[in-house]
Amino acid sequence: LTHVRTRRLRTVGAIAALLLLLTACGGDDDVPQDTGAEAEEETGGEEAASLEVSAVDNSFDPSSLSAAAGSEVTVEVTNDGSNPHTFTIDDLEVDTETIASGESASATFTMPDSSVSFYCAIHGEAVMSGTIEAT
Ligand SMILES: [Cu+2]
Repeated sequence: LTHVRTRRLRTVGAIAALLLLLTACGGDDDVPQDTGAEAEEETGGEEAASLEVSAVDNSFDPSSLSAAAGSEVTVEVTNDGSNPHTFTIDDLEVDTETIASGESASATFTMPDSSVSFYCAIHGEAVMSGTIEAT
């Protein structure tokens, strides 16, 4: 009888040791899973940008601006001069049409990957123009 009990105990002990070994090997499951949080952070390309430009006689102030590529840009143009002016970007089909002295107008567009040039259609690009640099 003593013999049989000893053998059974050894068998149970061997199975327990095997289970312990299997559990230890399964420890790799504790490695943190990729939650995908990084992918969500990269979708922020739709930010909005507000720019202010003053039109005077006859130039823009400032004439050099910048905005992030892909952002929705709103340019508030105020005519602080005596002459009428416009804020025009041919490539983006942006045109405030004539802004009278003391008046203001806004133009909204999506900033492209490259810089854009704006000008006053009344006084011409050679006289009255500026640039919005893409960042
Ligand atoms: Cu002008």
